[in-house]
Amino acid sequence: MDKAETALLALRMRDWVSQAGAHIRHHIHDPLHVQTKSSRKDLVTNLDKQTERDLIAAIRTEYPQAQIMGEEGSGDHVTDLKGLVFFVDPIDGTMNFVKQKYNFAIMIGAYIDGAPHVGVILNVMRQELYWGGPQLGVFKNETPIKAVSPLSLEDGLFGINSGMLAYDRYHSHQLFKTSAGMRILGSAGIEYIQLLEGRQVAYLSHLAPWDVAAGRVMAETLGMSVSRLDGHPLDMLSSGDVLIATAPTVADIRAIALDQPR
Ligand code: 2AM
Ligand code: CA
Repeated sequence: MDKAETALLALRMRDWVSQAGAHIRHHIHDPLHVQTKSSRKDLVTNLDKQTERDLIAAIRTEYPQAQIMGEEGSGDHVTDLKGLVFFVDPIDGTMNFVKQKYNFAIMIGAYIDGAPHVGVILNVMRQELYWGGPQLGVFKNETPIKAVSPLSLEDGLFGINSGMLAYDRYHSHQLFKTSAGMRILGSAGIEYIQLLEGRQVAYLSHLAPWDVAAGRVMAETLGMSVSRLDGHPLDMLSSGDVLIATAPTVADIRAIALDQPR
């Protein structure tokens, strides 16, 4: 895809998530139908499902050949990464959406033959739209974001999945003590935004492809590392433990998390 086509794709993706965000804000105080999925902490609402259907319909109108992986199941059963593939998370941080009406995101990642191409993350309640990719750079609304200044783990805040911290997975208590502090935000998209803005140096969580896809495009464009904790590249067809971190902190984190010599 050339630069003009990529810019048009990014414009469309921004438009789709902006419209979806406006719809959610308009209905934010409506009664919600909340269901559990894999556990009592894994929720889906009628607005997650409706938003996904709306986003996927918009994508199909403009890109009928593309494959679409959506969290709530209205996309395709994607088994390979050939061509243009969209990853759609209609509401990222559904627990926050239900309990706080705040701190949740809409995310779409577009990949071509498995390579990150364009990502968009909308902080719905703050109306802050992060978007970009390797051909475009990264923007907050219309303002370019520069690569973040590298802090060490000791000087930076660390975002983590609450379950990992509760059960001390990957020596996360030691990671907590070594870092400047830990933050648990409950939404991969909102965590990604902290990294893009240079407010946190790392995020460690168990994530699905739609949780990772959009932010990965932008984080890598700004020079951050996005990989499995052990350093293996991500497989965008399966869930797993993911470390997103500024380059100087990756080795520090792996040394503690995996008991590796430095
Ligand atoms: P979600 O709200 O879209 O499900 C913190 O809970 C983060 O992890 C959120 O971004 C959440 O996304 C995601 N998440 C929650 N449960 C998950 C699961 N079982 N597998 C992968 N990601 C999950
Ligand atoms: Ca979701």
